[in-house]
Amino acid sequence: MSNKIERVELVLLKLPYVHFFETSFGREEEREFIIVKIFMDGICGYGEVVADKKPLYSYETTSTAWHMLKDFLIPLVFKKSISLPQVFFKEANVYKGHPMAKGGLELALWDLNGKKEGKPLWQLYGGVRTEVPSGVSVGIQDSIPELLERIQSFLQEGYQRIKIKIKPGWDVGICEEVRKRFPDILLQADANGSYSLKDKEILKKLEKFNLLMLEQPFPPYDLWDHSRLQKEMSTPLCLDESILSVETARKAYEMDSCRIVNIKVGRVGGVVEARNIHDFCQEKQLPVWCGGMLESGIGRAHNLHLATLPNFKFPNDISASRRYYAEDLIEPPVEISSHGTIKVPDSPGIGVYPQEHRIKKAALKQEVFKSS
Ligand code: OSB
Ligand code: MG
Repeated sequence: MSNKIERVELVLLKLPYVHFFETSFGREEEREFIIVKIFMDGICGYGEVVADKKPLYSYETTSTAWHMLKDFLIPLVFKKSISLPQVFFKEANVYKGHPMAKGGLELALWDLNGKKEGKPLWQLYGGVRTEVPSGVSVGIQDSIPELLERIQSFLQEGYQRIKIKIKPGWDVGICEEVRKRFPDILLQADANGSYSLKDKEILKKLEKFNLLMLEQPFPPYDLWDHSRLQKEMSTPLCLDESILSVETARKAYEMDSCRIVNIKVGRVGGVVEARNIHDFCQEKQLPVWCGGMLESGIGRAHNLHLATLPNFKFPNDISASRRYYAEDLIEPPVEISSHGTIKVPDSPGIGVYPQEHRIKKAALKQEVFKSS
């Protein structure tokens, strides 16, 4: 055992969605993302960088992430002989921003370490459940009947909670129709920051639909206006884009900007920081749940392990492989049980098996980096 990273590989991939995904940012038919592979002693750790081709959800893109990894983060790993995710988190912190690039590399180190120790990641993290409750995020559709039909079929598959995307003009009327057809389901809405405080009265009309939560009504850098809205609403606000670190979580908590936190590893720069946020929120009795970025099975397996931690209190945006892709990158594919849960893999590391031939088939670009 050398305890030295021998090689890092980056692969840029493109996978078509089984159904387009539309949010307040627009409609996407496919996903472009980066897989990070880290090799040591014949073991390969896999991570996924959730940055998209376009800077819509955040400023990062697949190009900026590739640049950060190639020119700064991978050289850092080699230069300081880093193999532990906690050490990487600390050292990578000298570089500002770019959490998705950092998070993808850190995930690969977690998988590598889990495999070296022969333990599934949920065990390394201190997880407390063997299956996690699953919800589904339903994008904006061309018509209301199409939306209702889609929701109906997801409910039949067993999903415990439906999240609908809203934006100005696709909001109160839509929630009304969904509630009329499905009076008793767990329902929440996600605006992806498409409103401003001027729209307060529209957002307050959502109160009557008994939403589990209203996610990110205002832009990311606006903790204060979220706090002003939360004061006037009993529906819990949930922050996604706004929560960039445990420090922003603390400020959101102290200002009462939200009552629920969405945790995404990519947005916060890795599992180390995701767990810091989890632990802080747990101490403050602020429940969390695991969001998604339409990951391939590699990123989704990582999310499953994280969502086993005790303060994950709601159904997560972790859905079955076939909800996203015709052919996922892993075996076995992620599947949902009839009671709307997903079993957490029990093999070492991420506990699922990436299919190299499928990665190759979807690859647009690949580069290998070696320790000098
Ligand atoms: O805001 O939660 C979001 C997907 C891409 C970018 C942002 C979001 C989403 C989702 C999909 O809602 C969640 C999933 O991966 O199933
Ligand atoms: Mg969101």
